[in-house]
Amino acid sequence: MSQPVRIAVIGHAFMGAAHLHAWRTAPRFFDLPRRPEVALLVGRDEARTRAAAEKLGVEEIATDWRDAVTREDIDVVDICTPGDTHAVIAEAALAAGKHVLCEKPLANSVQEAESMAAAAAQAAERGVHTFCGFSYRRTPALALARRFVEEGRLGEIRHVRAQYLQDWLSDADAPLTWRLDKETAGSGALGDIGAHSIDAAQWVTGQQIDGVSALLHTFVTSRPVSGSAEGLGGAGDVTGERGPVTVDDAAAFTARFSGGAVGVFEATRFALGRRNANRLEINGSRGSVAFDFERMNQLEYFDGDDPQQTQGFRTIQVTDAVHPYTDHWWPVGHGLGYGDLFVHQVADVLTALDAPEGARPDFGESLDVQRVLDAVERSAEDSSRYTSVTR
Ligand code: SOE
Repeated sequence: MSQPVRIAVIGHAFMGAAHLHAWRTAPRFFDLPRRPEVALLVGRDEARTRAAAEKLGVEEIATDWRDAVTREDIDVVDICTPGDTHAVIAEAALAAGKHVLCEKPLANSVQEAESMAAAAAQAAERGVHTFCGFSYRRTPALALARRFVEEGRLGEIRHVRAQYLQDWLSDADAPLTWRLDKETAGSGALGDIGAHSIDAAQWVTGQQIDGVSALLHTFVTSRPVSGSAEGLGGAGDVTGERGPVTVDDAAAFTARFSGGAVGVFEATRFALGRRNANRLEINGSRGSVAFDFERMNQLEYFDGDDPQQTQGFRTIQVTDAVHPYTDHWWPVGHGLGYGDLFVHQVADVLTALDAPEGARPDFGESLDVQRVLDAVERSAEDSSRYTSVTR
């Protein structure tokens, strides 16, 4: 049997549960060089952490993340906490020689992300690797889209159209959770889901975003305070009190890419009826692709070289053994779901632990997404760039 790798997962809410599911499931489907064992689950509240550990099958718990960092027997620290704690945990873990997988976006500011990337670069010299959880890279259909770009099937990329649409904040009385607090989350829809679009667009096209022109908007500026609400818009023990929402509810921006493409991005948690519509459409000189996570097993592909009378978008069912990741799963055509992205992510991490170059995206690459988020915020703050309509 392969050598074990011992993991401490920090955080057990939505992302923590997704990662725990992934560590457990990956060795059941992938042939991995290392056998993952989640040795420790960390959460601030002891009773809740114990309950989560029981449910998610972890024997030991701790209430202080420093336990994960100081323990000799931990190899990987998996950070599933809000953004305000990423830098301090990751840097302590790297200093202690632990590999780090950190949820996205990497940090709450460029300054923090730079410091994390610098610590990661030093750690990499000692064979210690970092990874950031841009999980949608692990969607077979998006990975296929990237393959098409690399194969030249799309030709010269002209348009990138990225939308990430959710609706879990549409109700103005949904509770004030940490994702609505700038100090804790860094930003709103922009960093929470727009960051995925930025990463996916750059990764699929192989081009960097050079500049942006943006607007950010908050529709609901105060929400009911809750002591217990944790999830996405779900009910909590709300009091009559309301507290301020300090992040954006919606982000929109245009972008120029390094290879000449023009981009239009939109991120919102108010698109009523769109539950997790993470969409990316790319138009090139030879072909186009269109993806929507609500139909995650499919990729729309238009081949401009097809004879004109049969031209049209075709729907590729990205579920066959020839497609990225899918040969590890069910026999032909049975399809995957959201949780499987995290399985792919940890399989990639485990495969890369002993490889000198590590897995992608590492902290250095993820710093780049942070720089784009920062440019979007700076552009949106600069009211001189907002041109009023003259009537
Ligand atoms: C909430 O908007 C959220 O859980 C994001 O934080 C995740 O990164 C995304 O995958 C799904 O939506």
